Amino acid sequence: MKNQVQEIAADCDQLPERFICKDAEEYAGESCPTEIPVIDVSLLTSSHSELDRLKSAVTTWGCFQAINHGIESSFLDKVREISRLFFNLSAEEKKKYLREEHDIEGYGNDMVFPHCKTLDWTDRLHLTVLPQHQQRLHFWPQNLTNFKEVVDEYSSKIELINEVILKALARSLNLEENCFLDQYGTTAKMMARFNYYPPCPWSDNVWGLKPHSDGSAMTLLLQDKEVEGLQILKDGQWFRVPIVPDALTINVGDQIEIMSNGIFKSPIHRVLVNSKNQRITLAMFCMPQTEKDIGPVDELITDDTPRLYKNVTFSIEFYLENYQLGKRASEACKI
Ligand SMILES: O=C(O)CCC(=O)C(=O)O
Repeated sequence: MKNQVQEIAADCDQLPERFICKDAEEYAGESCPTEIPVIDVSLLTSSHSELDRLKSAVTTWGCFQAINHGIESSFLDKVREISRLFFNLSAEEKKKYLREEHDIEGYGNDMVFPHCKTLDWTDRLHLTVLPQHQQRLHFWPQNLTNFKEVVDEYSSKIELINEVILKALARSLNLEENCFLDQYGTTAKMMARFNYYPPCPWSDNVWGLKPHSDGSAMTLLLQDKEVEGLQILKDGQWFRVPIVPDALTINVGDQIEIMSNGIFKSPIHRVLVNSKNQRITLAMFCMPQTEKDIGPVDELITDDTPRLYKNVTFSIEFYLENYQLGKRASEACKI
């Protein structure tokens, strides 16, 4: 049996049962016109109004499109190019990097969970990129020129943007600017997920990615340059996330929702696929050191705003355990 979606898409005249999304009625609804806020990262240290706009974006949407973030357009193109080259490798070559059944790192498609057997119409390459000593290099493509150099450089640039945003979020709440970063510990972790969504003739019947929130602190997404697909849930409605040239789409994950005692929202999002065009994206998940306890920042707990979340060691296993039960990890931490 073919397992990779890319292989199935190339040679299949009927949608395999395991991809059929049963909640098609919810799926079919039109998405709304979009108002996802655009934030100029270069203004966050100098402009109060931009800081206020950031706060408003993250308290209402949980996400925003970041422009002027300091990464050159030509470098973003290089990142897109190595992603494309990876998924263009032969099936045989890519299989050298296959993830194992209970591992999340490596190349492959969805993990299959007992409560939820519908597979997403996507293949991924999932890698720990930081700290560098935790990189599992046997999952990193060996025969792609510059793959590691580009990913390492991109990860360092993303780490800097993540710090700027986390400091700005803290200042926007009149908190000491390192209060979120202090919870990162000494060896903050970053995972990269290269997502490949092949064109799908049955695009109305599959998920590119099922609705979920991220277990990260922050996620920084490099969208495909031409093909849309991401949608965000807000006030019970799905909004499409348009492509803004050279922007990074940034969303808060469950861990910042917890650290901010629920002020910042980790949004539910999903991906729809396209019947004609492939789509390639790269999500960078920034999070604290794996074994570090996180919890609401003390200053945010007051008589009027009591503590909403317990302290928790937010491991990937903890996220997946809850995901398997169909629960958001941040919900599982609620008091
Ligand atoms: O591909 C996208 O647009 C979103 C990816 C995403 O949500 C994820 O990798 O968790």
